[in-house]
Amino acid sequence: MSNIFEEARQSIVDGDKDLAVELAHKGLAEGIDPGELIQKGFVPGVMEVGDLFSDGEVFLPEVMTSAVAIKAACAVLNDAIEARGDKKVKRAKVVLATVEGDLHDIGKGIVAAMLSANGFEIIDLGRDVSTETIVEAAVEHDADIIGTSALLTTTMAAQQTLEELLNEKGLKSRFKTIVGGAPVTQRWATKIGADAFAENASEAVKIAFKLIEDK
Ligand code: B1M
Repeated sequence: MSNIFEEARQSIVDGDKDLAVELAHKGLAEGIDPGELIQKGFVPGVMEVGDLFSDGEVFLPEVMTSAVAIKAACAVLNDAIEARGDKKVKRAKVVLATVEGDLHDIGKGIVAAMLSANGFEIIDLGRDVSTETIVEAAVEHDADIIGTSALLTTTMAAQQTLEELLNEKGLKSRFKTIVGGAPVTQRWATKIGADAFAENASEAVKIAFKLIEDK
Protein backbone atom coordinates (compact mmCIF):
# COMPACT_ATOMS: atom_id res chain seq x y z
CA MET A 1 0.00 0.00 0.00
CA SER A 2 1.18 3.55 -0.72
CA ASN A 3 2.38 5.60 2.18
CA ILE A 4 -0.61 7.86 1.84
CA PHE A 5 -1.03 8.34 5.60
CA GLU A 6 2.48 9.80 5.84
CA GLU A 7 1.91 11.96 2.73
CA ALA A 8 -1.36 13.21 4.22
CA ARG A 9 0.34 14.10 7.52
CA GLN A 10 3.11 15.95 5.70
CA SER A 11 0.66 17.88 3.47
CA ILE A 12 -0.93 19.36 6.60
CA VAL A 13 2.41 20.16 8.24
CA ASP A 14 3.36 21.95 4.99
CA GLY A 15 -0.05 23.66 4.81
CA ASP A 16 -0.43 22.40 1.23
CA LYS A 17 -4.19 22.54 0.65
CA ASP A 18 -4.13 21.39 -2.99
CA LEU A 19 -2.02 18.36 -2.15
CA ALA A 20 -4.18 17.54 0.89
CA VAL A 21 -7.32 17.55 -1.27
CA GLU A 22 -5.59 15.50 -3.96
CA LEU A 23 -4.54 12.92 -1.35
CA ALA A 24 -8.08 12.78 0.04
CA HIS A 25 -9.39 11.92 -3.45
CA LYS A 26 -6.52 9.49 -4.03
CA GLY A 27 -7.26 7.72 -0.74
CA LEU A 28 -10.91 7.31 -1.67
CA ALA A 29 -9.95 6.02 -5.12
CA GLU A 30 -7.64 3.47 -3.47
CA GLY A 31 -10.51 2.29 -1.25
CA ILE A 32 -9.01 3.58 1.99
CA ASP A 33 -11.55 4.17 4.75
CA PRO A 34 -12.11 7.95 4.88
CA GLY A 35 -12.36 7.98 8.70
CA GLU A 36 -9.04 6.13 8.94
CA LEU A 37 -7.39 8.52 6.51
CA ILE A 38 -8.55 11.48 8.61
CA GLN A 39 -7.48 9.98 11.95
CA LYS A 40 -4.22 8.31 10.90
CA GLY A 41 -3.11 10.76 8.21
CA PHE A 42 -4.47 14.28 8.40
CA VAL A 43 -5.11 14.65 12.17
CA PRO A 44 -1.52 13.71 13.18
CA GLY A 45 -0.39 16.50 10.83
CA VAL A 46 -2.50 19.19 12.49
CA MET A 47 -1.55 17.91 15.97
CA GLU A 48 2.13 18.17 15.02
CA VAL A 49 1.56 21.77 13.95
CA GLY A 50 -0.21 22.39 17.29
CA ASP A 51 2.82 21.04 19.16
CA LEU A 52 5.20 23.17 17.07
CA PHE A 53 2.98 26.17 17.89
CA SER A 54 3.17 25.36 21.63
CA ASP A 55 6.95 25.16 21.37
CA GLY A 56 7.13 28.52 19.59
CA GLU A 57 8.57 26.89 16.46
CA VAL A 58 5.71 28.01 14.23
CA PHE A 59 3.27 30.90 14.56
CA LEU A 60 -0.44 31.43 14.13
CA PRO A 61 -0.35 32.02 10.33
CA GLU A 62 1.19 28.55 9.85
CA VAL A 63 -1.46 26.97 12.10
CA MET A 64 -4.12 28.75 10.05
CA THR A 65 -2.66 27.53 6.74
CA SER A 66 -2.58 23.96 8.06
CA ALA A 67 -6.15 24.34 9.33
CA VAL A 68 -7.31 25.47 5.88
CA ALA A 69 -5.60 22.44 4.33
CA ILE A 70 -7.09 19.89 6.77
CA LYS A 71 -10.55 21.47 6.49
CA ALA A 72 -10.43 21.13 2.69
CA ALA A 73 -9.30 17.49 2.89
CA CYS A 74 -11.91 16.70 5.57
CA ALA A 75 -14.65 18.29 3.44
CA VAL A 76 -13.95 15.66 0.75
CA LEU A 77 -13.67 12.80 3.26
CA ASN A 78 -16.59 13.88 5.46
CA ASP A 79 -18.81 13.92 2.33
CA ALA A 80 -17.67 10.37 1.58
CA ILE A 81 -18.40 9.27 5.17
CA GLU A 82 -21.89 10.81 5.02
CA ALA A 83 -22.61 9.35 1.58
CA ARG A 84 -22.07 5.77 2.73
CA GLY A 85 -24.71 6.15 5.45
CA ASP A 86 -28.30 5.07 5.03
CA LYS A 87 -30.16 8.34 4.55
CA LYS A 88 -33.54 6.62 4.94
CA VAL A 89 -32.93 5.87 8.58
CA LYS A 90 -33.66 8.89 10.73
CA ARG A 91 -32.79 7.89 14.25
CA ALA A 92 -32.81 11.19 16.11
CA LYS A 93 -32.03 14.87 15.75
CA VAL A 94 -28.75 16.27 17.02
CA VAL A 95 -28.03 19.98 17.38
CA LEU A 96 -24.26 20.45 17.16
CA ALA A 97 -22.16 23.53 17.82
CA THR A 98 -18.73 24.75 18.77
CA VAL A 99 -19.30 26.92 21.83
CA GLU A 100 -19.17 30.69 22.08
CA GLY A 101 -15.74 32.27 21.70
CA ASP A 102 -14.29 29.15 20.06
CA LEU A 103 -13.38 28.98 16.37
CA HIS A 104 -12.17 25.37 16.29
CA ASP A 105 -14.56 23.34 14.16
CA ILE A 106 -12.52 20.61 12.45
CA GLY A 107 -13.33 17.95 15.07
CA LYS A 108 -16.99 18.97 15.22
CA GLY A 109 -17.18 18.54 11.44
CA ILE A 110 -15.89 14.97 11.73
CA VAL A 111 -18.37 14.20 14.54
CA ALA A 112 -21.20 15.62 12.38
CA ALA A 113 -20.22 13.46 9.40
CA MET A 114 -19.98 10.28 11.49
CA LEU A 115 -23.34 10.87 13.18
CA SER A 116 -24.96 11.69 9.85
CA ALA A 117 -23.56 8.51 8.30
CA ASN A 118 -25.19 6.58 11.13
CA GLY A 119 -28.64 7.99 10.44
CA PHE A 120 -28.74 10.94 12.82
CA GLU A 121 -30.20 14.18 11.50
CA ILE A 122 -27.67 16.93 12.15
CA ILE A 123 -28.46 20.58 12.72
CA ASP A 124 -24.95 22.06 12.64
CA LEU A 125 -25.00 25.58 14.04
CA GLY A 126 -21.33 26.17 13.24
CA ARG A 127 -18.74 27.68 15.54
CA ASP A 128 -18.64 30.50 18.10
CA VAL A 129 -22.31 29.87 18.86
CA SER A 130 -23.91 31.45 21.92
CA THR A 131 -25.51 29.22 24.54
CA GLU A 132 -28.88 30.94 24.01
CA THR A 133 -28.74 30.22 20.26
CA ILE A 134 -27.96 26.55 20.94
CA VAL A 135 -30.92 26.18 23.29
CA GLU A 136 -33.27 28.07 20.95
CA ALA A 137 -32.25 25.84 18.03
CA ALA A 138 -32.75 22.68 20.09
CA VAL A 139 -36.28 23.80 21.01
CA GLU A 140 -37.08 24.98 17.47
CA HIS A 141 -35.93 21.72 15.86
CA ASP A 142 -37.27 19.57 18.68
CA ALA A 143 -33.84 17.96 18.99
CA ASP A 144 -33.13 14.78 20.95
CA ILE A 145 -29.47 15.53 21.62
CA ILE A 146 -27.39 18.69 22.00
CA GLY A 147 -23.68 18.17 21.27
CA THR A 148 -21.07 20.82 21.97
CA SER A 149 -17.41 21.01 21.12
CA ALA A 150 -14.84 23.15 22.97
CA LEU A 151 -11.13 23.25 22.16
CA LEU A 152 -9.96 25.94 24.53
CA THR A 153 -9.74 25.60 28.30
CA THR A 154 -11.31 29.07 28.47
CA THR A 155 -14.35 28.18 26.31
CA MET A 156 -15.14 24.87 28.06
CA ALA A 157 -17.03 26.96 30.61
CA ALA A 158 -19.75 27.51 28.00
CA GLN A 159 -20.61 23.81 28.24
CA GLN A 160 -21.37 24.37 31.92
CA THR A 161 -23.41 27.49 31.09
CA LEU A 162 -25.44 25.36 28.70
CA GLU A 163 -26.31 22.88 31.47
CA GLU A 164 -27.24 25.80 33.75
CA LEU A 165 -29.44 27.41 31.11
CA LEU A 166 -31.22 24.12 30.38
CA ASN A 167 -31.90 23.69 34.12
CA GLU A 168 -33.03 27.29 34.47
CA LYS A 169 -35.49 26.92 31.59
CA GLY A 170 -36.78 23.56 32.85
CA LEU A 171 -35.48 21.89 29.67
CA LYS A 172 -32.79 19.62 31.13
CA SER A 173 -34.88 16.45 30.92
CA ARG A 174 -35.99 17.23 27.34
CA PHE A 175 -32.54 17.01 25.73
CA LYS A 176 -29.58 14.71 26.24
CA THR A 177 -26.23 16.50 26.15
CA ILE A 178 -22.86 15.31 24.84
CA VAL A 179 -19.67 17.27 25.38
CA GLY A 180 -16.39 16.85 23.50
CA GLY A 181 -13.20 18.56 22.40
CA ALA A 182 -9.50 18.13 23.18
CA PRO A 183 -9.46 19.55 26.76
CA VAL A 184 -12.83 18.01 27.70
CA THR A 185 -12.90 14.89 29.90
CA GLN A 186 -15.40 12.53 31.50
CA ARG A 187 -14.59 14.23 34.78
CA TRP A 188 -15.63 17.60 33.36
CA ALA A 189 -18.82 16.13 31.89
CA THR A 190 -19.75 14.66 35.28
CA LYS A 191 -18.89 17.86 37.10
CA ILE A 192 -21.13 20.05 34.94
CA GLY A 193 -23.97 17.52 34.73
CA ALA A 194 -23.71 16.70 31.01
CA ASP A 195 -25.29 13.38 30.05
CA ALA A 196 -22.19 12.13 28.25
CA PHE A 197 -18.62 12.75 27.13
CA ALA A 198 -17.15 11.43 23.90
CA GLU A 199 -13.43 11.29 23.28
CA ASN A 200 -13.67 11.04 19.50
CA ALA A 201 -16.14 10.85 16.64
CA SER A 202 -16.75 7.08 16.70
CA GLU A 203 -17.33 7.19 20.43
CA ALA A 204 -19.79 10.06 19.87
CA VAL A 205 -21.80 7.76 17.59
CA LYS A 206 -21.84 4.90 20.15
CA ILE A 207 -22.87 7.31 22.89
CA ALA A 208 -25.58 8.94 20.79
CA PHE A 209 -27.11 5.49 20.18
CA LYS A 210 -27.06 4.79 23.91
CA LEU A 211 -28.56 8.16 24.81
CA ILE A 212 -31.53 7.78 22.47
CA GLU A 213 -32.08 4.25 23.75
CA ASP A 214 -32.24 5.58 27.33
CA LYS A 215 -34.48 8.52 26.38
CO1 B1M B 1 -5.98 26.64 18.07
N1 B1M B 1 -5.47 26.04 19.86
N2 B1M B 1 -6.07 28.48 18.71
N3 B1M B 1 -6.39 27.09 16.23
N4 B1M B 1 -5.54 24.90 17.63
C1 B1M B 1 -5.35 24.60 20.08
C2 B1M B 1 -6.67 24.00 20.57
C3 B1M B 1 -4.17 24.49 21.12
C4 B1M B 1 -4.18 23.23 22.01
C5 B1M B 1 -2.82 24.68 20.37
C6 B1M B 1 -1.61 24.67 21.28
O1 B1M B 1 -1.35 25.64 21.94
N5 B1M B 1 -0.90 23.55 21.30
C7 B1M B 1 -4.42 25.82 21.93
C8 B1M B 1 -5.40 25.71 23.11
C9 B1M B 1 -4.72 25.83 24.47
C10 B1M B 1 -5.72 25.68 25.55
O2 B1M B 1 -6.75 26.30 25.61
N6 B1M B 1 -5.38 24.82 26.49
C11 B1M B 1 -4.96 26.73 20.84
C12 B1M B 1 -4.93 28.14 20.88
C13 B1M B 1 -4.20 28.75 22.07
C14 B1M B 1 -5.52 28.95 19.89
C15 B1M B 1 -5.61 30.48 19.86
C16 B1M B 1 -5.94 31.16 21.19
C17 B1M B 1 -4.27 31.00 19.28
C18 B1M B 1 -4.11 32.49 19.29
O3 B1M B 1 -4.88 33.22 18.73
N7 B1M B 1 -3.05 32.93 19.95
C19 B1M B 1 -6.71 30.73 18.80
C20 B1M B 1 -8.12 30.76 19.44
C21 B1M B 1 -9.17 31.13 18.45
C22 B1M B 1 -10.55 30.91 19.03
O4 B1M B 1 -11.06 29.80 19.00
N8 B1M B 1 -11.14 31.97 19.59
C23 B1M B 1 -6.58 29.47 17.97
C24 B1M B 1 -6.90 29.43 16.62
C25 B1M B 1 -6.76 28.31 15.81
C26 B1M B 1 -6.99 28.33 14.30
C27 B1M B 1 -8.16 29.21 13.86
C28 B1M B 1 -5.72 28.80 13.62
C29 B1M B 1 -7.17 26.79 14.01
C30 B1M B 1 -8.65 26.29 14.03
C31 B1M B 1 -9.27 26.25 12.66
C32 B1M B 1 -10.60 25.53 12.66
O5 B1M B 1 -10.91 24.69 13.48
N9 B1M B 1 -11.40 25.88 11.70
C33 B1M B 1 -6.47 26.17 15.22
C34 B1M B 1 -6.03 24.81 15.26
C35 B1M B 1 -6.10 24.02 13.96
C36 B1M B 1 -5.56 24.19 16.46
C37 B1M B 1 -4.95 22.79 16.66
C38 B1M B 1 -3.53 22.85 16.13
C39 B1M B 1 -5.68 21.63 16.03
C40 B1M B 1 -7.17 21.46 16.44
C41 B1M B 1 -7.80 20.39 15.58
O6 B1M B 1 -8.46 20.69 14.60
N10 B1M B 1 -7.51 19.11 15.90
C42 B1M B 1 -5.03 22.64 18.25
C43 B1M B 1 -3.96 21.71 18.80
C44 B1M B 1 -4.52 20.59 19.65
O7 B1M B 1 -5.72 20.37 19.75
N11 B1M B 1 -3.63 19.87 20.31
C45 B1M B 1 -5.18 24.04 18.68
C46 B1M B 1 -7.97 17.96 15.08
C47 B1M B 1 -9.40 17.59 15.44
C48 B1M B 1 -9.86 16.41 14.60
O8 B1M B 1 -9.40 17.21 16.80
O9 B1M B 1 -10.91 19.13 17.50
O10 B1M B 1 -9.83 17.59 19.22
P1 B1M B 1 -10.42 17.77 17.88
O11 B1M B 1 -11.69 16.82 17.73
C49 B1M B 1 -11.69 15.45 18.05
C50 B1M B 1 -12.04 15.16 19.53
O12 B1M B 1 -11.69 16.20 20.43
C51 B1M B 1 -13.50 14.86 19.50
O13 B1M B 1 -13.68 14.21 18.25
C52 B1M B 1 -12.84 14.84 17.27
C53 B1M B 1 -12.45 13.81 16.25
O14 B1M B 1 -11.76 12.73 16.82
N12 B1M B 1 -14.49 15.92 19.59
C54 B1M B 1 -15.77 15.64 19.98
C55 B1M B 1 -14.44 17.22 19.25
N13 B1M B 1 -15.62 17.79 19.42
C56 B1M B 1 -16.47 16.86 19.86
C57 B1M B 1 -17.83 16.92 20.17
C58 B1M B 1 -18.45 15.74 20.62
C59 B1M B 1 -17.74 14.56 20.75
C60 B1M B 1 -16.40 14.48 20.43
O15 B1M B 1 -19.74 15.67 20.94
C61 B1M B 1 -20.59 16.74 20.67
